[in-house]
Amino acid sequence: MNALLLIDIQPDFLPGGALPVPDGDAILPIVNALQPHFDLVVATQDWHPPQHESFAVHHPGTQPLDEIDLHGLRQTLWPVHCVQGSAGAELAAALDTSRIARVFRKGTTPEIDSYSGFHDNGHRHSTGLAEYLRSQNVTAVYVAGLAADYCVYFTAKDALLEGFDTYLLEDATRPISPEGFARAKADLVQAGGHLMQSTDVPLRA
Ligand code: VGL
Ligand code: ZN
Repeated sequence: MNALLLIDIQPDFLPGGALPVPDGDAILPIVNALQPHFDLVVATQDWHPPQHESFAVHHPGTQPLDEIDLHGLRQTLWPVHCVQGSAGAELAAALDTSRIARVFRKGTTPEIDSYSGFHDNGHRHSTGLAEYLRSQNVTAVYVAGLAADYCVYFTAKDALLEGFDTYLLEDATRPISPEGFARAKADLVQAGGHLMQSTDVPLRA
């Protein structure tokens, strides 16, 4: 079985949002068209409490995109985004949610960030995504969503570590930084992942 993982397709990551990914809305028609061609569709939601320590506002003297040491891990600081229950944290209105079997929320612990849909950044806690995919007999995952160089990249990397055949759908994601995305793709290929265009996904009748 294969699964399409739709990562953090939320208003705060779209143009006009709190942490907008340039051209992020371009992926919406692509991911909507892809969904019927997969056995399983799963989504993730960045879902932070207001006091989340990845928010620059909680570290006086810093600004978004600064890096700090946060309880022993390197942490890029962000604008306040995807606060639990806020409009910016919903799944995007233009995302077809009718085929999404489950939504996994991440980033809920204030002290640690979670880029990957599988684990927090310290690999301390699992979201249950890997166990769920295995329970559905999934062996291959196709990763799309936002942002390419953060949550999509770390989800694909963890998928490889979890033993899934992993495909990054290059045209169904957009980065915050193009240079960061280039490094991320090289690293994924090095780790055994595959880069693919959505137009190369086998279509079902
Ligand atoms: C993300 C930065 C902070 C993402 C989430 O979804 O890529 N990036 N939180
Ligand atoms: Zn976040």
